Amino acid sequence: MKKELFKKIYNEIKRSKTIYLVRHIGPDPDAVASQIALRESIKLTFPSKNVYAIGTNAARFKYLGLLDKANSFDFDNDLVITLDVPDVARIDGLDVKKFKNVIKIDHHPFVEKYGKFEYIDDKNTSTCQIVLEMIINTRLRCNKFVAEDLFMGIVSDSNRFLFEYTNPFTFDLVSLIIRKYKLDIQELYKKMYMKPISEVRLLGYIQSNIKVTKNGFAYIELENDIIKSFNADAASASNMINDLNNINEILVWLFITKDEKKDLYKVNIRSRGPIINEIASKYNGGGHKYASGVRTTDRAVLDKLIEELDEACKLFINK
Ligand SMILES: [Mn+2]
Repeated sequence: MKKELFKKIYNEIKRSKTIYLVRHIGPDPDAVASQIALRESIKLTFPSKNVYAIGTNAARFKYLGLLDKANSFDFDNDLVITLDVPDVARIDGLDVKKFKNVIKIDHHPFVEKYGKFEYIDDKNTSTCQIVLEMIINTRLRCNKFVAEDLFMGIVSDSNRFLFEYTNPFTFDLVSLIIRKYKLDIQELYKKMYMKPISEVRLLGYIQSNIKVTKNGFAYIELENDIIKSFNADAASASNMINDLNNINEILVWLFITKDEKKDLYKVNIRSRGPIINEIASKYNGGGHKYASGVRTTDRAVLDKLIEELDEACKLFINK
């Protein structure tokens, strides 16, 4: 069943001259690595095709490779593959509704159907792992660069194999590419995890100042002048969300940062108990069961969200 869908996707790639690969807004390593790795794999397999990985440039993840610019589209014939994004509203940089041939490859819980074929495996660690499974099950080719990007995407989205859905098969796949392409995992970890002391100090600030309710809900609003005083930016601050996992007193935790240019609040939420994506979706957000986000311009919405998440913790403890 899974293999058949991989073959269908492969055949669509094979018959398309021009292919666009897109992912979600607010890029993360899984999203960026999956689009760049698939681009390189398609180019290796079919050198004459035009393949573009597009979306807002993510300077922080340039170690994964560079994105492309594209601006002339043939809506009837070009193929679009969306990676790591369950709904049209969160696709970065392309209006997929205009295209006839759209394929979705994703590991988020289903939100809406927008593709001709949709490969959704919401029990998978990452979109990069799905892309690796597809390469293994089709004639798509791989090389060291592709393997490195897929490895980094899997490591990042599974939070170094800590999160659920990491299983023996994940290790089989990772082990396979480490051996076959002789990946230097120490070098790759350096690319991913080296950081300036300013970021460590900001994390220290967050850890010292986050509020924790009696129900096990923790939250902090990170004002931009505070983030700036640590010489860091809002994106790297919100990425620190995973550093608050595995704390006895915290069940659900939330960071608020603000994009000044867009006048937009970005909320990052994690949980090790209550399911949070259903709550996030009520506030124009979404994501995974235990890792979700919300974006809003309305500050008042955030207070309601905080209240509801605290209540969810209370219910969870008392159930
Ligand atoms: Mn992902």
